[in-house]
Amino acid sequence: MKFELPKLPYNFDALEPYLDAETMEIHYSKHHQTYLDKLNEALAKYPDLSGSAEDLLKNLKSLPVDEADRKKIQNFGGGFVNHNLYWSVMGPKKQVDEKLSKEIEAAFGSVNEFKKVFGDAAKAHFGSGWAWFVRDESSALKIYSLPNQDSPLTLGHMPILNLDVWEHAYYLKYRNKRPDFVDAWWNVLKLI
Ligand code: MN3
Repeated sequence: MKFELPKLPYNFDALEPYLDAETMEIHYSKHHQTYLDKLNEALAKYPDLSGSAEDLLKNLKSLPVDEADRKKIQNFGGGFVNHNLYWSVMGPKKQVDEKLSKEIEAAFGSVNEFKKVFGDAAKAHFGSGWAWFVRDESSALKIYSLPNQDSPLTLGHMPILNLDVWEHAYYLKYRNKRPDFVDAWWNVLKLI
C-alpha cells in the first residue's frame, strides 16, 4: 500500500495573517510530505497490508508488523493522518457546523467555554503534540492532548478537529509564544 499527499485545499497564503505562508509551505511541503514518505517506506515491507491510513492507526496494536515498524506507523502514519485532518478543518472562510455548535453548547455550556478548555489543553501540552477534540467510544465529546503524532484513532476515538502544537507549526511567526498562536488559530478554524 502506498499513500499520497492530499492537495492542500487553499493557497499557502490563504490563512494570513494568522498562519503565515512560509510556515504553511514548509509545514505542508516538508513536514507533512516527510511523514508520508517515511510511512510509505515502512509499509513497503508489508505488501499484504490493506485498508486506509486511518485503519492502520485504529488497528495499530494488532497489525502483523515487527515492533520497530509498528512504532514507525504510529509516528509517521499519525503524522500523515493528523495533518490531513488539520488542513481540512482550517480555511480562509468560516463554514460553521451548526449541528456541531449545538452539541458543543450542550456539552460545554457555550462555544466560548469550549474554546477555553480546548485552548488551555493546547497551551498546556508539554513538548510536541496535538490538542484533540474527539468523540469517544460512547460518542461523548472529549478534549485532550496527545504527545508526538499519537492518534485518537488508536484509542478507539473519532477525531473531530485538532491543533498542531509542534513548534514547526508556529515558531517562524510566533516564536516561543504558543499561547498567541493558539488564540489566533480560532480565526482560521472554519468549523466553529
Ligand atoms: Mn505538524
